[in-house]
Amino acid sequence: MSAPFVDCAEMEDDPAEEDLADAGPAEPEEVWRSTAADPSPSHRRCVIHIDIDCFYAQVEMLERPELRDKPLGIQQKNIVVTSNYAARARGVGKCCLVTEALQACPDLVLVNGSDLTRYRRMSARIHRLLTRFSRRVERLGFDENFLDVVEAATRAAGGPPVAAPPGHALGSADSCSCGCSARLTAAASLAADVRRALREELGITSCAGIGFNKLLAKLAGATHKPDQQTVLFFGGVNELLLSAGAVRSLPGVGSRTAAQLGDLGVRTTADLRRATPAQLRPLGSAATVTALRALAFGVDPGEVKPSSAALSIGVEDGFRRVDSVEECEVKLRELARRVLVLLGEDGRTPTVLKLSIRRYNREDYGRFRESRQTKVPPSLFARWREREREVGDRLLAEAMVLLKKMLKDEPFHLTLLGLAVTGFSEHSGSEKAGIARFVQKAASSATKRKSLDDATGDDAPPGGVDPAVWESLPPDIKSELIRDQEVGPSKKQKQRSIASFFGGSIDSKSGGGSGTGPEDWDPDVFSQLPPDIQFELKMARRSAGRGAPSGDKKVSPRGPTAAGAAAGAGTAGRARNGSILKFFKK
Ligand code: TTP
Ligand code: MG
Repeated sequence: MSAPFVDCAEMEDDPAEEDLADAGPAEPEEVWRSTAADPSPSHRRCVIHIDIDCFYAQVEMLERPELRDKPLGIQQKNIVVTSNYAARARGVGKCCLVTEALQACPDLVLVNGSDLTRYRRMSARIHRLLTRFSRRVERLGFDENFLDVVEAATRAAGGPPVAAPPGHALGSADSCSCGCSARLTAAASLAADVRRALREELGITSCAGIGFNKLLAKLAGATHKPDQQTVLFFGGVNELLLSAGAVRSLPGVGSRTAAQLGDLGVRTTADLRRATPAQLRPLGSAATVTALRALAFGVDPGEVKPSSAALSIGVEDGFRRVDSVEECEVKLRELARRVLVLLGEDGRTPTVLKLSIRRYNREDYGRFRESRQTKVPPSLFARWREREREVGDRLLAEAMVLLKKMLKDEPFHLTLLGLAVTGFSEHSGSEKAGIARFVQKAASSATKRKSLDDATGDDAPPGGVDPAVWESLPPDIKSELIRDQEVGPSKKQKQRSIASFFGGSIDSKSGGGSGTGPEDWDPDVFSQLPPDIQFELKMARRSAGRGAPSGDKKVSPRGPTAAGAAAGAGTAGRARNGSILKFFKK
């Protein structure tokens, strides 16, 4: 797992990385249809997961080859965030204190990794290279990517049989007769080509996992490291999941969820399989519980969603203690400056600013972050280089407003502050905005307007609107458009992001509409679930059909989705859902 932040415990829990990406092309169903009769539709996908070995360390070693044979650690603050494999052999793992690392390996070479620019560049180059092998490549953090290769694998599987897949194999290729084994074998050959290209063209070594869904591909890839690849056939799925051990090793189960599960006595994947929905109920809605249990059975209906670029750009600063607003302001000013530098390199225009804090908490070792976000008008960033200071000041002002809301005038002890921008608009800057775009933007943003302009009291346009166009509008249209923006959020959007776990939709009571009828069940997903989960879903849908009481959910049989979280569990429930669902959203 990776992300451009130092924080080791929270790497998977960055809600700034809301899935703002577009849905990508349709499933290549025609390819599936062309395969022989397929008794296991859930095996239709073919996914390669690529994880770069000791990513930051490799970037450093590429620039300074003399470091290759030395134990190397990449330091951010007082933490070694990663180390090369020579250092790992000496007991220096990922995410350990510098003091501990030096104790284990006194001759460890430490390189400062706080400037992420070169890592980000390499990450972009890797992603570009991978898109040559599939038009569907989804980036997960800095150094992981999923490739949907079903088309190429299906074509290759129809050719001359391949004796054995390159690399390691888990389970027997004879374990399923639906055709998945031939596709996975072909995908394993493709994965070998991908890794060869990474090595020859970029000098980078990597691991690959090949499976019939993202979850399994990722788990498979982690079984043999570094610089190796592993294909997971159907017959190896159960063994792999059960040997995964701690629930935390399931992609999507973050530290918070693992801790909650631990409190319920659920520590391993096997425990999670055995746990009843009632037992897991304290974790949140039925949808969340179902999603979680599905992971333990290796079910992941999530598609590979092509991503173009990082969904958020952020920086963080961790420290022992900050307990005054003035200190926060100093830190946030610096973070705002750094965010602007990164934005300059990136070139896109954000529409959302997000502030994260971590409070000191002896019991949870300060692992959990809270965050709050607000809309910012893209016009703010137009020609910002010419007025860098002003833009920095306004970002800071907005961050301070968020901070004060989070601190609620109570005493505090923070150990981390983070600032990120996200929600990048496709067309940057205000220059290109015309009236049509303006209207479209205003109507579609559907998010309560809390812009920088609110913070400063300016009479500025809603986000994304060309100030010149705004000026020219009659007052009644202006107020109508502002009203449009205040329509209220995005309850649906939130639901959708949670719903994305099962690639389906769910209606809350207020949402109404589609998604509750039997025709919406996704048979691929449903047939993979254990009978009790299937039963629970059916019951949930039935009760939703009768008009579920508040706190209950309507469940689209496509999968348990957001209603439980959005309508039932409330904000806390949504927050909890974040990490489970994160894996599938990134
Ligand atoms: P990982 O893929 O987890 O680690 P890695 O690539 O260094 O090592 P591996 O061979 O096991 O895949 O993370 C990718 C990069 O993200 C890593 O090089 C450094 C950075 N990172 C952090 O900044 N903080 C963290 O807590 C972790 C785990 C990684
Ligand atoms: Mg890696």
